[in-house]
Amino acid sequence: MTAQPTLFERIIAREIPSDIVYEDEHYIAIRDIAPKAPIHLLVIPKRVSARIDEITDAQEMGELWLTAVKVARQHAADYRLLVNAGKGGGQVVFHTHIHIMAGWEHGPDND
Ligand code: DGP
Repeated sequence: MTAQPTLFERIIAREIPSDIVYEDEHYIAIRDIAPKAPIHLLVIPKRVSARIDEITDAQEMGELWLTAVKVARQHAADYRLLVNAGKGGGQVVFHTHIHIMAGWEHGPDND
């Protein structure tokens, strides 16, 4: 039995439209459909894992975070990076991703 493609695989394949802000061989970054900050992006590895703790290779983990930092800096000087892992951690889409949130005038808790 072949696993169903994840929502983000379908976005990567352009089967579902999205606002793509960055793409390279291994990663894509899109605007979150339900932004919880003035700037809310998702950095998604093309290599599928359900949740971040399934990534056990240090280089792969490092590249994911380096990409998130790079994309964040392309959009804002200051930002918040966030990962939800598992239902109890607030994860809804089970294809690993890092949230980039930014664009507040006085910070996330003071706007
Ligand atoms: P998480 O709770 O960490 O699994 O975050 C999933 C995020 O994905 C959530 O903030 C909303 C976003 N999202 C869900 N469906 C879509 C979609 O079809 N397109 C885009 N661009 N974002 C989506």
